[in-house]
Amino acid sequence: MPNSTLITVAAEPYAFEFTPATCALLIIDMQRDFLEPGGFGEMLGNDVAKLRRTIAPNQQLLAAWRAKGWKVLHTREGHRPDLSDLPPAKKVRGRSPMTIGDRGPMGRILIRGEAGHDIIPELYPLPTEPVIDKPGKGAFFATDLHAILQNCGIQQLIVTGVTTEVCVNTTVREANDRGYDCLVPADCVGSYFPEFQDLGLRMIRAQGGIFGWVSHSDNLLAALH
Ligand code: C5J
Repeated sequence: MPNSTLITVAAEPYAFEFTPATCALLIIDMQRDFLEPGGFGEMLGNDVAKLRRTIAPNQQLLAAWRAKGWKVLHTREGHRPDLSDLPPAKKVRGRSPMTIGDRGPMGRILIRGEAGHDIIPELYPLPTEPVIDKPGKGAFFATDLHAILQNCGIQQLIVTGVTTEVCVNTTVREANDRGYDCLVPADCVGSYFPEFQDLGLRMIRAQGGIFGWVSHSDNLLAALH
């Protein structure tokens, strides 16, 4: 399939069209800190098992994208070991006995270079796939993501990862304001809260796709093959 082929994916509110040359797969924060016990997600009182259903569909999509040789990027939420990029408000938010930078079973929570901060082995990036380290919820804030996408000629994004209503939604909104079209496969994004999963996706596709499109990885894979 030439990279200029126009691919049509069944989606809501209407079909999503992209050409591989200008579309990247952006996988948000599939980190041990969010998906495994003992990390940031659990520290906030969440049941991390709720996110793990996203792993298999992300693996399938990632394998298909890699097999085609198309652009893949990953993000990780986290902070510098000296905490100099951690806003004091984020440090104290939640009033949890453990906070960002404290030592947990997977190392210091949400700190770059620690085991918990890294991407889960099931979706580990290849050396050729840029990893965007972000201090905030959105992948564009205080990162070089926009520059990288511009340099590669990317105009459309398939956005997957966790969590639906926090970092996925924030990133889709940031991308929307920068002129990117975003498609979110519902089974490839996850929330600790079922109602936020549903609402987070509805907010994206409502009002004629005010922030983007929502589909399922089956539709995307069918269109690829
Ligand atoms: C959160 C994220 N939920 N990656 N981060 O704090 O969504």
